[in-house]
Amino acid sequence: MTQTNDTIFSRIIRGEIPADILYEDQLAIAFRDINPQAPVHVLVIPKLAIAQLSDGESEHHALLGHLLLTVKRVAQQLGLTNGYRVVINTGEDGGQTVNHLHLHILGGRAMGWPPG
Ligand code: DGP
Repeated sequence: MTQTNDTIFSRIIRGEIPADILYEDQLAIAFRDINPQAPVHVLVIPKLAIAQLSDGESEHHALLGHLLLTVKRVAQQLGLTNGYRVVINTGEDGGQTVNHLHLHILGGRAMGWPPG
């Protein structure tokens, strides 16, 4: 299990630091990324501090599905009718910088492929 410590995202969940929160329920929270890489850039995170996707276990089955459905809900809420990209950076090679699982929603422009 990768160490999460107490990340900046835990502090956002606890309301200790401000964030532009777009959606919240018992399991998940969605807020705008502080360093947007597209006109729309939102992070969806579980309230449970799973460090990264590779730490997901079968007990997280429903939670992981819930995160994807939360992505869909927030994308709809933001009017991303022409599509969007969902990214989960995982570990060092994946470019993950915050050790709390998060799904990036990127939208508002056409995305290139392959990613860098
Ligand atoms: P990643 O590189 O996949 O670990 O993405 C982490 C993202 O988190 C990065 O796009 C910037 C964002 N981020 C880091 N600190 C904060 C913060 O304090 N507030 C918000 N809203 N976003 C943050």
